[in-house]
Amino acid sequence: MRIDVVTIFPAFFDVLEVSLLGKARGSGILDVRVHDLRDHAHDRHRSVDDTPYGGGAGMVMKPEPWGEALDAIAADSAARPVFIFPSPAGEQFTQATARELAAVPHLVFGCGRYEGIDERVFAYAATLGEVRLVSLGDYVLNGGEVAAMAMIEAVGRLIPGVVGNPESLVEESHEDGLLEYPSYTKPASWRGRDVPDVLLSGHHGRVAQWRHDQQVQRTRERRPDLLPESVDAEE
Ligand code: 6GU
Repeated sequence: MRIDVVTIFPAFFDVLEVSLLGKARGSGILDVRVHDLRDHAHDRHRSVDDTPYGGGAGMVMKPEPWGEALDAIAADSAARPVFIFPSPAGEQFTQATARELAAVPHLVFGCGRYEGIDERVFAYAATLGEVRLVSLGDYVLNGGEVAAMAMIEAVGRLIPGVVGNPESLVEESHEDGLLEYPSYTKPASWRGRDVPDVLLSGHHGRVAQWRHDQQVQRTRERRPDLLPESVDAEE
């Protein structure tokens, strides 16, 4: 998979070098390229923002540098890219979104700062590929960089070969619509706290039932919005 990132803060993406994603880049599974938007700003101050038409607080990112940056990436693409613009005004990013994006051969993340990007950039990008504005959740970050990093990690780990053991992708929070069950390792007793007996019993059926019950219980407590009616009615 190829991922391009356009940002005025390329250094935010230095940490893509480390951990599993770093290995995936090294082995060629993931081809991530980070571009500085200012390379496409040609005035003396390399400015990428200006005051908003209609007035109001803050600055808006100018369309011209974005147009150039997106053109250069699209011209160098084997496929029609999917453009992701992280935005608190976007659709909610979920595990289902991550699954969809993991099947796309070429993703382009456009990271906005200030009060946002001139709206015409989104319409223009739609002539080069599919465009999605995507939000991590109902809170505000200073820009799209940290959100893009989260999305790149969530998508990247779903690409075959990035996570060593594919089974570890199945038994985790949100893959089956429930929160993950609690995990324990040795020692069986630690500072007066014991591992639940059932996990030491060796009965695979009872362990599976206990884990499912724990999933339902903690989902009901912490995220009742995730529970389908059918599971809700269980007991
Ligand atoms: Cl995707 N961007 C920004 N700037 N803030 C956010 C977000 C995205 N998701 C949640 N807050």
